[in-house]
Amino acid sequence: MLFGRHQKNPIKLADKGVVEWKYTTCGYCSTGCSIEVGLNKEGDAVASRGAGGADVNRGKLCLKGILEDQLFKSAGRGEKPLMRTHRWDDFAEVSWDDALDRTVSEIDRIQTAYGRDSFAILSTGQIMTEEFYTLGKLARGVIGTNNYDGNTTLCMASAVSGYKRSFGSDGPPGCYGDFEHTDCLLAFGSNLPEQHPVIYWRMREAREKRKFPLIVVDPRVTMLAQQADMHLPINPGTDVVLLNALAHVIINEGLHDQAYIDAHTTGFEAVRALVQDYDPVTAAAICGIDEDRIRHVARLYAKCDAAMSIWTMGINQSTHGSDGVVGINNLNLITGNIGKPGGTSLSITGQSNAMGTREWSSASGLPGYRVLENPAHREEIAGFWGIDEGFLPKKRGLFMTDIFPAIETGQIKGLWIIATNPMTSMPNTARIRKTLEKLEFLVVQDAYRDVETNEYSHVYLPAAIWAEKKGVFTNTERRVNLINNVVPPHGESKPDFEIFNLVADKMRRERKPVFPETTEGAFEEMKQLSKGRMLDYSGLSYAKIEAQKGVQWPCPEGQEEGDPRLYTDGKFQYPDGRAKLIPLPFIDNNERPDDEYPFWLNSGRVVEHFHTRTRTGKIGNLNKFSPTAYLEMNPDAAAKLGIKHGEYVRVVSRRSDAVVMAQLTQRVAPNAIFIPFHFHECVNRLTLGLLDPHSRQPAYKQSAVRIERIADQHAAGVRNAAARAY
Ligand SMILES: Nc1nc2c(c(=O)[nH]1)N[C@H]1C(S)=C(S)[C@@H](COP(=O)(O)OP(=O)(O)OC[C@H]3O[C@@H](n4cnc5c(=O)[nH]c(N)nc54)[C@H](O)[C@@H]3O)O[C@H]1N2
Ligand SMILES: Nc1nc2c(c(=O)[nH]1)N[C@H]1C(S)=C(S)[C@@H](COP(=O)(O)OP(=O)(O)OC[C@H]3O[C@@H](n4cnc5c(=O)[nH]c(N)nc54)[C@H](O)[C@@H]3O)O[C@H]1N2
Ligand code: SF4
Ligand SMILES: [Mo]
Repeated sequence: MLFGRHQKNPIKLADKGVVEWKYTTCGYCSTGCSIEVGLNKEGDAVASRGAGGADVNRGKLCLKGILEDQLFKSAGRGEKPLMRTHRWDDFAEVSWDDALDRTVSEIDRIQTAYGRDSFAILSTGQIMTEEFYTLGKLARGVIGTNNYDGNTTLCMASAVSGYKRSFGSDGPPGCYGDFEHTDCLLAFGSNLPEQHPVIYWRMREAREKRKFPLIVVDPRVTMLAQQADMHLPINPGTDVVLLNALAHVIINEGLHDQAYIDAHTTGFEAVRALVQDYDPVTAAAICGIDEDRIRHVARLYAKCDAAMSIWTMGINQSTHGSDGVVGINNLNLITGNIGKPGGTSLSITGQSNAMGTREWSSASGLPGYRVLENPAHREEIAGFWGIDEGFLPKKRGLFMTDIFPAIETGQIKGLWIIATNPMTSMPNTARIRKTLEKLEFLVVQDAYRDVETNEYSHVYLPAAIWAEKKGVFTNTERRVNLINNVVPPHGESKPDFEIFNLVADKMRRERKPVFPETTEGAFEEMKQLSKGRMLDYSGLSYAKIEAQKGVQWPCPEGQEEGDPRLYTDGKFQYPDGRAKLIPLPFIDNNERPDDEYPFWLNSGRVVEHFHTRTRTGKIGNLNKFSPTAYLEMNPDAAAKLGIKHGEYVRVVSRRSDAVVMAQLTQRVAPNAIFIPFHFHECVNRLTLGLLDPHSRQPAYKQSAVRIERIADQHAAGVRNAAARAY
């Protein structure tokens, strides 16, 4: 007898008239799925499907990828450059020449009047690697400002900082294939099913075959937590305490890998001494995880053959973000779980090309994981670009989160924002508005003209998006994959690559680097600069990347396939070849709930939306799942305040307030609420965003708020709809 689908009619896919499928890579999250975009006979993009035979996604896509062809013609795309003479004038359409001439003359004017570093540049994790490399060359080698950073400071900075502190270099050491070998998976503050659905699917498939335990550390009962063997609902911001307690149990019970520690690390005795203060009983009182649970997880992790840890924003976005990453690395080093199949410490990255900017953008240093602080690196890059070494700064400048305060203090007067929307995504947006208003000149370069930050700009440069351009992205597992320009740029928008080249051309400088005309030309420069380094690209070519549907670095010249893992020989990037074990004293410095503001405010994402919704807010079949801002609230807490499911409430912090619809759910604890950050004029009006001392990343996930009932629900609904026009 046949059951289910066999008895019904098979699913029929609508015939969209596709005559050709073109290969590209998804432009949303860092999973890095290979996509084919279907074109009809007019050459319009009408369908998307997962590319079969691609190791990452093996034909699968999540709902954002499936609908990605609808992006090209979505509402609000920029078609022509726009300009205002005074900030509050209306925008007028201008030619590219006029928009770029004004931009270049303002950069000149500001740098001449106030010094080179008074003009700052903020970039992103969402343009192509060749574009990052070119922007870096422009920022460092032509404009010559040291205040150049990107939204990766809101996202991956703690992971970068933690990897550098532990291993001597950035670079996630593991890969998705590790799920197929691990005996234990520990996930910290990472909600894979919603934020990296296809990594989740890889993990789940591996787990169905081998049944390894999954332990999820997250204050919220996320979709991933619901699948876990053990959910550890940690007190917000206290992961370092849990990590120290796990190390305490492992070391004091003699479960550590002494041979690995002796051969490949330094600093063990200092860690052993520090973790004595974090016995499970003391730790339980701080982090909220039962002492026996802590002992059990420690034994499980240390005793199995291969154990791995993954983490995302629950760790990075904290005042202890960098320490959290180091703590995870410590745990893996003392148990000998780095660089072996199924044994790794893998930061799940965020944006589609968060890795590309880390590797090549020069935002925090120089191309190819080089640093400004190293004279040999400065000399090498200056020589390669044909500029004076003295033109390069000797240490990195301000982080994104320090650039806004520097605008407030008058140190920075002009700003170029590329593919990021701080008016919605930075903490405490009321303050961001004031700082943007203070700028003498703001240029916004974005694929959408209706992005909120553009309301404060003098010049708007319309950028081509995703598969209107050609270049590469690097995903979470260091896989470089190709984006093909399957359709031409929308309207008169231009690829970011071309915009950078045009600006470079217009800037007057005595010595200027050469800017290749094609992204492939830039890629060839990157290959040369990477030869013999950890991130060796020299064996890659566009044709090879497309043929293999993505290749991992390192892939040196002459090597057919990329290496799946780093540090397999236990040699790290510190001069002595050893990893550092670093003691992590915990200092409790968060804003925490009190009588006046009794709830923890947690924020994050949902599967159907991407970031500030410039894209997913315009795609009906995504937006319909959550068209309006909402918060998750525990039903018991709501009952005490007389709040019903679906009612609007006012959320108040020490910064400001926001009106949001309440959804009652047991996913959050009675003393906490969760608000997706995708909506303008919402959660980031409330967040405090204290900064991590190492990475300068904001603690988006720990603020204190109170909730107020709203008597006039109709007025709140009208206001809410008006605040979010699309
Ligand atoms: N659908 C979708 N996917 C995305 C994105 C998107 O916008 N939409 N954005 C991409 C980007 S750039 C990023 S950075 C990633 C983010 O991916 P994730 O980090 O997985 O997503 P978040 O929802 O920001 O946060 C993850 C979890 O951290 C938990 N958390 C909060 N505080 C703590 C804490 O103190 N300790 C611990 N252990 N956990 C805590 C939250 O409860 C939340 O469930 O997603 C990427 N993928
Ligand atoms: N409360 C709270 N706030 C958060 C977070 C949180 O968890 N909670 N997460 C933080 C994190 S991890 C991140 S990564 C940030 C993200 O914050 P943002 O960087 O502000 O996020 P996006 O909305 O993705 O902004 C990217 C912009 O680039 C544009 N764009 C897309 N492709 C291209 C292109 O090819 N060229 C150009 N020029 N423009 C393009 C898009 O239209 C969009 O306006 O938000 C941070 N803010
Ligand atoms: S999982 Fe990420 S990369 Fe894959 S289709 Fe979805 S958004 Fe795109
Ligand atoms: Mo991110």
